[in-house]
Amino acid sequence: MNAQISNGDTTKLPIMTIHDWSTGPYPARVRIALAEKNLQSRVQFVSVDLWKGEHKKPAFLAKNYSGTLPVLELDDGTLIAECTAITEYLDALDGAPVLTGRTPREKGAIHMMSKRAELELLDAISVYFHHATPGLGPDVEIYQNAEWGLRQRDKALRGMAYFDAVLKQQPFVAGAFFSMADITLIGGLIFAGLVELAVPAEYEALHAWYARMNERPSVKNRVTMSEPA
Ligand code: GTS
Repeated sequence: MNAQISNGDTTKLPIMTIHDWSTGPYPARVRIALAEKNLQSRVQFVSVDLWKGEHKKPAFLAKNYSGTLPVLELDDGTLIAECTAITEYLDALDGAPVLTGRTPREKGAIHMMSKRAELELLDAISVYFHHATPGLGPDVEIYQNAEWGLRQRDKALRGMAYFDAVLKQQPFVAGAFFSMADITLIGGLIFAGLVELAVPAEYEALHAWYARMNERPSVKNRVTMSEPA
């Protein structure tokens, strides 16, 4: 199937399905991308209950081997997991704004900074949550290593310092405009909020950037996006 459109009109795209959990930090990334691309009307949501471990059951593992959310399901049954891959798919459908870069240089910079936001912050906080806190509870967290989790929490704090330094130099994570890299870092700070890992007050640039991000409708309305209108 070739769903790409070339005139910027995404309103005729077939309906896509997003399997996710409305309050999750990783699902937030795809929800924000959808809203930024004005694709809300082209998706339906299926809720997968993380707290009941539905994402580790065979029915869901058949959709995503990794047992994580979100997953994009296309009308022809194609399944795309991984937030970055889903965002790249949505971006390639056309429609403004471009989230993953227009030029080779932009694409390279955005991918690098998004990956860094994952490695240094979001994924680190996720490991902290699953290993050094009760996480999703004993039925889901079948192996925990608290020492590893605490090291990842410290890594995330170092990541906050790094992104504060980046945002002292430029208005957005990958440079002069909003991109997928900002969305990934937003996911990291959403997760930090959930696990009550406060951003140190001295990281003023990071705080100011996050306050600006929280004013964007895509960020503000991400949880309610899947509620009936
Ligand atoms: N690399 C994956 C991606 O980018 O999509 C990670 C996805 C991920 O960890 N998703 C979380 C998950 O499924 C969803 S949430 O915690 O943000 O709601 N976690 C459950 C688990 O058991 O790891």
